[in-house]
Amino acid sequence: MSTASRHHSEDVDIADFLGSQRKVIDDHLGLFLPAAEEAPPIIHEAMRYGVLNGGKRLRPVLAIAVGTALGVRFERLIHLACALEMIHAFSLIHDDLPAMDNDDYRRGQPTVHKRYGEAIAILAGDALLSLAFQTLSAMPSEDHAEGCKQIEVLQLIARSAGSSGGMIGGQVADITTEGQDFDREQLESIHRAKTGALITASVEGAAILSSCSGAEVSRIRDFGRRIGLAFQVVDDILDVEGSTAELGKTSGKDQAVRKATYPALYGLEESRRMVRVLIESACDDVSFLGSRANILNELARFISIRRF
Ligand code: GRG
Repeated sequence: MSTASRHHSEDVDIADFLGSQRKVIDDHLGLFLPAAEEAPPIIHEAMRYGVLNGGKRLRPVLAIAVGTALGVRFERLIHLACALEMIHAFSLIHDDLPAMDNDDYRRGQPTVHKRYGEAIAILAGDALLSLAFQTLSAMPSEDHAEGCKQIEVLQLIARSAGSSGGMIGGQVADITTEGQDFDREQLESIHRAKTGALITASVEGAAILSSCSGAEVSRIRDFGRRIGLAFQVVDDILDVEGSTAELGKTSGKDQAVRKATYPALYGLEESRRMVRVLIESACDDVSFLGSRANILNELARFISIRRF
């Protein structure tokens, strides 16, 4: 964890928190994923490589942080958390393919297709999406009410990854507008779908599993929408400012392909100001949680100051 990410507030150290959560999440991911030796081994090796080879685990950490603040049992939350990371890993593996971003490095290591070939990378991504829903459907529900919430979360996660306003739809809009002129509304809607939808679903899904009211779920959703957009604006800024070594992937690619980004449309300074405003409003969204929001506030701030 870089020193820039080490940030104290009251009793929360975000670097320690992320590190300890990451370990718990990775241990469970390791159990949910098929063993590398299981037939056919090549795809299981590739799936494990794509998921377990680094990454911040931001989406699962957000789900666990919100769910814990709202009193959701860990044995239910961990299914949501790991499913989110599997879907995220699927998107990264496919995004790196020659047909999309054509990247050789991810998280500082060769991309899945560089290591296992394109066919296996495509299939590993497909299998991770499938495993995510298998993992969600295996969430332990003790009664009818818990079962209903589980189905609601399944629908939410399916929508957030899908083609209508979800991650896949956002990716399509992103690649089909490369090199074209774009306006503010188009840019925001691409960002909200491509990256924002899964981040929003991470916190909203955890809130749905709790016993909080519809109005409170809606405040958590707003929190997710704001940090999700801020996350992608920071990603755009880092593509301009960050180095390939720091990011673990090739920097400067957005400008090269004239991609729709916040710095391209608003400039760096205004983009940074927008991130600050989004994060402050996100912290207001969860103020109803009182001190239980401390860790959520820190995670939101981490998103705005991250360097990788
Ligand atoms: C191919 C279906 C499909 C979707 C692709 C999310 C996405 C859509 C592509 C990923 C490409 C990319 C760099 C998007 C920008 C934001 C983003 C998701 C960055 C990577 O997420 P982090 O920073 O990654 O959470 P780590 O490595 O920490 O897990």
